[in-house]
Amino acid sequence: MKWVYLSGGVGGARLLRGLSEVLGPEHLTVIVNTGDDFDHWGLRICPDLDTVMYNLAGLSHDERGWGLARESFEALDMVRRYGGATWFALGDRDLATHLMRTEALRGGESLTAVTRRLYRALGIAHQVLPMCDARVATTMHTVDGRALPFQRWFVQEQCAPALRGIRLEGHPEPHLEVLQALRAADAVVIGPSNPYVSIDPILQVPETRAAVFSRAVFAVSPIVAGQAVKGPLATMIEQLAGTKASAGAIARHYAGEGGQQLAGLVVERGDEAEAARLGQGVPIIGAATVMRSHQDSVSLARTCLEAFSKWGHS
Ligand code: FO1
Repeated sequence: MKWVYLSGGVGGARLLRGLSEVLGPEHLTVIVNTGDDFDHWGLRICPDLDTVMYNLAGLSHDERGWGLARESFEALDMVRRYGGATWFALGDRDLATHLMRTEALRGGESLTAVTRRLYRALGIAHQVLPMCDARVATTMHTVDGRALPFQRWFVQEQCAPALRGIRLEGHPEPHLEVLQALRAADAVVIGPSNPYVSIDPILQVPETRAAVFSRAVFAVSPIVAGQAVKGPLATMIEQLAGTKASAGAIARHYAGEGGQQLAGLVVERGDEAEAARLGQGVPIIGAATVMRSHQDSVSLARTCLEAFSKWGHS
């Protein structure tokens, strides 16, 4: 069995912890969103790649969801004294990641290559690939007429400005390894990440999208009982899709465009009927999807594998 997992940051990384325990490195490749990436303090920051890396290495700060455990913010305090930008909190240990990556990128190494090197250095054996090497940027178009880079909207403005659209700027082309992993995959799992800003950027690369939907694709709903497990997704669905947030809206989102079909959608128990109503015939799998512990992540990972045995061959 070969699986590919599409991931954003926090929610996606939680399920990945379980999947990486159940599937060895030869059975699982991860493709990570880079639409959130940006430059800050002269450094290249790749929040989702880092969140996934710290999670797989067992180094993540579990309550915050991002950054490292055992972190300090002395550099941030000095930047504050200098009157610099402190709206995005880079920790002292986390800074090492951004320094190493930025130096490598300036030296001509690709994002794919430096990501592999950093992951290996932290003892991660699974193959984790950025969605592309080119610089891309998710841009949030607000109702009040502004075009804000994702982190400005998400962190600095706390997701407050209402949205009228989202665009991925840049010219993403998938690395050959992304396409090879997808073409060799028996199944693709879309993690419980935000569809608009974590998964859509990956699927907006035309070759990647075609390769993904040539496989059996399973998604895990990040909406539980009409609420986002974390973050602004529920409000985004209302603003961008014009419907109430529900697991069904997630089914419709992934099944809606281009005639592609999901092989299955995993939703929280109790959300099955709503998901089926809007899901255009997508098989719905009810399970416990809120991951509070490592055991929860492993159980949800097993549910995804079982869904493949049941629905993956049709
Ligand atoms: N999220 C915040 O809400 N505030 C922060 O100050 C912040 C700093 C930060 C530093 C490094 C990193 O890798 C991630 C960081 N995040 C922060 C999280 C991140 O920006 C978002 O959660 C993701 O981009 C959304 O997937």
